[in-house]
Amino acid sequence: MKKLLAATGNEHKICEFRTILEPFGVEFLTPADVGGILEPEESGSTFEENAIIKALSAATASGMDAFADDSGLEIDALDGAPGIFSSRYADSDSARIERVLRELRDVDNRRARFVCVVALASPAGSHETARGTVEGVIIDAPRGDGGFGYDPIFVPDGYNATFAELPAAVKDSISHRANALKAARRILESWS
Ligand code: ITT
Repeated sequence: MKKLLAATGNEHKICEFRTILEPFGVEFLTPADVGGILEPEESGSTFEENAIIKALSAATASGMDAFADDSGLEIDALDGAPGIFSSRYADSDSARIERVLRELRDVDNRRARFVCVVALASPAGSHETARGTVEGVIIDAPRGDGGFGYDPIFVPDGYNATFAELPAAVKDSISHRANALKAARRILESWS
């Protein structure tokens, strides 16, 4: 079986890929396994464009088929922000959360969704993408220590706990990343 390269510098994503992909029988290498990858500038204007930029850059540099995830939080009352700028919204997870909560102070509409687009790319330049989302609401103050990023302020629909309070196994069964990888399953299996 051919292994794919997971093109991400985010350790939390690697952990989640491992759990979600286990039942698919898709194995992958991490950047550490191949001596590191350069992280390209995410100059696209959509999750799809940025996921393709990351997957293509890693595939071209490594000579291996690679996949990447571009993801983020879309908040309706902020016209979809932070969106593709989620990792660039402030300098740390806690500062990003503070900024979102400040911008939502006194705002009643708390509806939001996490979005994840997975791109697969070959060194020759072909590529495919798949998208997954999870709907929920932004609460008033962070809760929980699990997960990463905006997880402490996001409560998925159908639950009373944040992604940072829910067991990792629950997040990894309903998340945007799980849904994107499920949508990409046929592509992942045919490329691996
Ligand atoms: P790579 O580009 O190297 O994969 P990154 O963290 O910079 O790592 P993105 O550009 O896709 O990845 O930015 C995604 C950001 O969106 C991430 O840093 C978080 O702030 C947020 N995010 C994405 N998925 C999340 C999740 O499951 N839980 C919480 N926050 C998430």
